[in-house]
Amino acid sequence: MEFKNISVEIKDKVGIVKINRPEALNALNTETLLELSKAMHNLSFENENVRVIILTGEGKAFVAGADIAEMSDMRALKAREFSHLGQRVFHFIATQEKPVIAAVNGFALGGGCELALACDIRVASDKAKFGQPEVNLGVIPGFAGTQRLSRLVGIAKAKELIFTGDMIDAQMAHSIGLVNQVVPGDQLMTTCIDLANKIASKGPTAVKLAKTVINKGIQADLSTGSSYEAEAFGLCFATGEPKEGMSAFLEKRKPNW
Ligand code: CO8
Repeated sequence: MEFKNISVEIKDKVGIVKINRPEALNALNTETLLELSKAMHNLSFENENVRVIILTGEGKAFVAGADIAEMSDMRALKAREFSHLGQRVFHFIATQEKPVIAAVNGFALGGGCELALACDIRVASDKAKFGQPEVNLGVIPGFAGTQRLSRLVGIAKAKELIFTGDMIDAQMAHSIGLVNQVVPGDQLMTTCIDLANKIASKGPTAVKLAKTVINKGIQADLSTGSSYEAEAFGLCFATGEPKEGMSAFLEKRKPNW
């Protein structure tokens, strides 16, 4: 796949998508969002070998937000359309079945923080910075940040970050539960690739169903969520994977999925 603003690399069972517009700190314009959408659809649906996806950015930013130059002369309907476009792309990332790890290499601001929030796991470089600075520009988060941030870190912290527009460092992001772990910048990609390979070595259908059930269940009451779990637990047995996983355990060998 050839793109202008992103690159895609496949390493064994891991797909690595890099936003590559460093001259604009990887800001998301319409073209980049459409390319990201295409790459994610391709890795999700047309590349069976790929089991885990890593999303990262080139240079000193993960993504410094939606493209302010593009947004600056938008009118209401165009702005709403742009918001819907970003929300659809991020919703796809969040809900397609393969796990997505955000390797947050630098600034993750506005739409960039929202992109990281749409991923399943966030690993941050110690140089990363997070924030929802939209109020500085007279707007609010538009790629579902008001919703995903509050669900992840709680309403009080989300309101503080969104109302003040403050930037926080990776350690603070870790302490409020916004990121899973913080690592030295030069170890970010190896950490994420190791994590991705570990996940990719597990039962592939089990991992996909676990993602789906956690995502669906968190929106539901405990009893409804538990029933999703039971359905998905049963569905695992529609593949040969439980048989292989359990035989491998009993035969003291690694499973061959
Ligand atoms: N959009 C467009 N260009 C950007 C953006 C951006 N979000 N961020 C940085 N750039 C550009 C700069 O304009 C600059 O370009 P040039 O070299 O041509 O002047 C280049 O990237 C480098 O940036 P800086 O010189 O500013 O780099 P610094 O290291 O000095 O500062 C910062 C880095 C602190 C990250 C700074 O660039 C900054 O504050 N950027 C803006 C961050 C921001 O406000 N992001 C939120 C944007 S709003 C948003 O994301 C809303 C999402 C929902 C949209 C809903 C649809 C309507």
